[in-house]
Amino acid sequence: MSDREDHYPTRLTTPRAALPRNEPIVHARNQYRWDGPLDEVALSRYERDGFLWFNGFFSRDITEPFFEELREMARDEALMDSERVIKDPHSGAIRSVFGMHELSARFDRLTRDPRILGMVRQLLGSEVYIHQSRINDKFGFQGSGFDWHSDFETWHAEDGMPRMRAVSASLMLTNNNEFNGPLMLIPGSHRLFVPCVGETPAMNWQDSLKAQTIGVPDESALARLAEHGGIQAPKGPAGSLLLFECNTLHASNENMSPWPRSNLFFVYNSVDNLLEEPFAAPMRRPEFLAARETTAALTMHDAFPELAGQGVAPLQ
Ligand code: 6CS
Ligand code: FE
Repeated sequence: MSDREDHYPTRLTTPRAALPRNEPIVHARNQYRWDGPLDEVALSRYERDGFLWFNGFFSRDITEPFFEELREMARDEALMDSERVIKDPHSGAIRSVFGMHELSARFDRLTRDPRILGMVRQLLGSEVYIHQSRINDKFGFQGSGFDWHSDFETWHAEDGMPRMRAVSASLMLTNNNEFNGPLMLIPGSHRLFVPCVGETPAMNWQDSLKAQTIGVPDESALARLAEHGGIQAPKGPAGSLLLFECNTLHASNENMSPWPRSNLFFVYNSVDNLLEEPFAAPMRRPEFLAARETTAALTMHDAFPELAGQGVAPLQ
């Protein structure tokens, strides 16, 4: 596999300057086949910033049944001991649960809700499947943060994702305010690929999901991008939705507030961007982190008819 062309070299032994992204951000401009609910203003904003925030996309009451399922899962000792549950490195509390769409029919249905899937297909310009899903939990007074990173950098290096043609949808299951460790993003950072120094150790994911040290851009590159684009931390009530491009740099601080911060993430990848062998890692990651077997195109499913008329929150 070493003679493959690698457009985004990373996990290097010596520093290398940032590279321009060499592919579109919105993959099917003005192609009727992939038309969707986002208007020109939204598409232009996504191209400019690398993310879209929908304050109060769903009503708060969509989130309660998800919490009931999570409480039930927390009582499942076999699940809690499995490798798809990542514990907080300091408190031992749950930090992430991966593969939520495989564990819960409700989560799975949400990934196919037309109000989300319609936007995702429009942005990626193709049929899509779920590359990865997870819940990230930050309990009050203890939830650890996540270092600055591009998800694509990891998915390219460790999962063999060839091109930047994936988007993450994050549904806020709790209020996200300035105190409980909201996601921070650097607008415009998706336009450059920042190669990272540091080779990928074997079984890296067993440490990186607790605290990422490999695949973290150097501070000078981060500073330049933040000077240029600033930092934004979208905040809003449970039910709000964030769509962010796979290469948009993001991070989050630890939760020093009494209020929990729980976000559901599902990552849509284009069916034209299937995983290959890792570009910069000694081995593949497990299926629950990087889908290789279940890559059939998602079908629309009106997941929550009782929420008809929602999902039209104004852009902020
Ligand atoms: O390694 C991954 O796939 C995960 N790591 C982070 C910090 N964000 C994306 C993803 O969940
Ligand atoms: Fe991430």
